[in-house]
Amino acid sequence: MPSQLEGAMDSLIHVFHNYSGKEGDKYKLNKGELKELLQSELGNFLASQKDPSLVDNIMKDLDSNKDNEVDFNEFVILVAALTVACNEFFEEQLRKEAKGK
Ligand SMILES: [Ca+2]
Ligand SMILES: [Ca+2]
Repeated sequence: MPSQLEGAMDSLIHVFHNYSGKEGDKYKLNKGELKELLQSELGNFLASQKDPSLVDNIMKDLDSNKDNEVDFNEFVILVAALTVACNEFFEEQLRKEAKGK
């Protein structure tokens, strides 16, 4: 049995490859694949963002080597940034709960 963290890492790798393998380069997300991944896997986080250029902007931000594809290294940066944002929210909730007692 993998630990909780090992399971999370394994999921991250599998989610990426589920989408990156659909078109073109199997190991990279093109814009269509990125859009599908964001909508299917991060719909709760991104649902509030109605900006139609959101995918373009995320793509531009993530694509640090400018090949118009998002590889795994670039993808984990997005996940890490979102996780940091979630953790801030989580800690904020914990602080509020602690104050309430
Ligand atoms: Ca691909
Ligand atoms: Ca890239």
